[in-house]
Amino acid sequence: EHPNVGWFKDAKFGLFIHWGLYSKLAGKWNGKNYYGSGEWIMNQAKIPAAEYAKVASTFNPVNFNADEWAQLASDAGIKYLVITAKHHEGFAMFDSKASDFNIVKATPYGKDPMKALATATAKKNIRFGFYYSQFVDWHEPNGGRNSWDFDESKKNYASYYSQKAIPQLKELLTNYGPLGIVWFDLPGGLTKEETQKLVDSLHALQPQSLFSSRVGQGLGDYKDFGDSEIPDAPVKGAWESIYTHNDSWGYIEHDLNFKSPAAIIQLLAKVASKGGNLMLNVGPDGNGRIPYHSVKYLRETGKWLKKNGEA
Ligand code: JFZ
Repeated sequence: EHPNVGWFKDAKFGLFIHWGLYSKLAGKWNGKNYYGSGEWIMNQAKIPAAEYAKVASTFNPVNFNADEWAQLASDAGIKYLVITAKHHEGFAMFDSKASDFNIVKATPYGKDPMKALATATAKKNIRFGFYYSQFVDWHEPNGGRNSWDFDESKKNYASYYSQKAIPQLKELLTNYGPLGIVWFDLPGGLTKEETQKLVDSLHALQPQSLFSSRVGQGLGDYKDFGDSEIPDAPVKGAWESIYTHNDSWGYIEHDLNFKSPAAIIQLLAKVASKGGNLMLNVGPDGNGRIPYHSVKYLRETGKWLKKNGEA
């Protein structure tokens, strides 16, 4: 067991945030509405990488306010926050020397919101972490799982890892202070030995940081349960269940199917009674605003938790 897993076992409630160029698209492409996982729209609509990349030139989330997000998390009784540093679309929501396809270089916004969030969460004693899609990268000719632009059989995954994924993970583990969690997703393209080497080289930068089980090959520090699933049998060791507040991880303008505060509290109780954490996701929009109902219901959840001595 990882020596620093104690805080995680006690945390109970985490906030997951999916935020990227897909948030700006909001579930719409070429006049057509998509539903489900908004962060998958590039794949759903088979948008060519070059065309998708142009969305960056319109991405300007001027309403983003790191202190407001951290305050909301704190009001909600949340103990840790994990945000998408890079999702499958391949766009870095942070300042990156390893790829110009990032929020500082490629957008009119021109600032690093992850820096601000790292600072704001630290001030509120909320543990901070990054989601990073280590294999699936639809922007890169050698990244995983874009076969509508690129020929999968010609890909050199090793080159993608050494030129983008590993350097970016090192940037994330170097430039944002202590990370509670690195939340890997959908593994691929590496043997068990290679995965072990990756994990070791990253843990060397921050030994105290916990890596999610989706790093692959059974090498994570705690277990994640498949989207929106709570285990029936008792689980050995630290674990978390992930749920999203409505029906999508990334922002979709026409998805208003938000879980009520009562439903959130029920979920929390169910997961906590089995010894796990609930990490609940919200999807801020392309202007940097967390949806109205997420803000409202999270605040009400926190009020209830505080009144009942649970936070
Ligand atoms: C992944 C992503 O593809 C998705 O966009 C989102 O970020 C989600 C949190 O994670 O999707 C998954 C990954 C793993 C499972 C299901 C969906 N799983 O193991 O059941």
